[in-house]
Amino acid sequence: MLIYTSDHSLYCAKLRILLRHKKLIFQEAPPPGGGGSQKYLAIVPSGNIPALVDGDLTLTDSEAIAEYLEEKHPEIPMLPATVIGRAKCRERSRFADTRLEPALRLTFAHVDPETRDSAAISLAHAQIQKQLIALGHMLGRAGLSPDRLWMGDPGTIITLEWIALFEGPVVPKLDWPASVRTYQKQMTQHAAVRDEIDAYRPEMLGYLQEKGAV
Ligand SMILES: N[C@@H](CCC(=O)N[C@@H](CS)C(=O)NCC(=O)O)C(=O)O
Repeated sequence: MLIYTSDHSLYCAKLRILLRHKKLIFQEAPPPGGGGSQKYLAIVPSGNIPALVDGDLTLTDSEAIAEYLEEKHPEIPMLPATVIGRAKCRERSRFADTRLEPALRLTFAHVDPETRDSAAISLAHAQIQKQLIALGHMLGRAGLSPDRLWMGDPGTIITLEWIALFEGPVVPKLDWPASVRTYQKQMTQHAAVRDEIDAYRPEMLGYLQEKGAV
């Protein structure tokens, strides 16, 4: 299996946590010709990163890839055994992809202090705070044991890592719900999460340095 990734992409780190947890062997490469290039678009029409190439299959979207790998390699399952468990797990994935990360993404054009728009940062801060509070409540109600790593966790935990890193250098202080703090600690008990964060953190810090934010 080959995955096309870019250095500091959050969704690539999300995918690598899943691959690590499932103990799947993969190779990683930057998009041929660069992200958005004609060469890459010829392979991956959406230009999306990450993309998976598995034999004749080329697949994009980290969540579609996660679902595919779960079906193809169920030996280490990342979806619960019950219908409700699977639904709550997918709810967590979708929340991370459509609420939490988009709130963080509002900051991306304003990471560099030289070009930062303080009104945009205030808006992003309010959105991130709102989603952290929502997540805090959702974690308590999901009924998903933190002793296992579920498919909804990689995207959630890696987005929380970015938010924690941005708190201070990019966005003002946040009020972290206790359940979110506990969840972060619980997730680092999983080797796949720990190993990916250890490997990925220098990329995250490098991004902040590149933008002059630290
Ligand atoms: N929903 C997508 C989001 C992935 C995404 O936003 N990837 C960014 C890099 S982190 C990307 O592809 N950027 C290049 C582009 O949109 O052309 C997923 O889960 O894979």
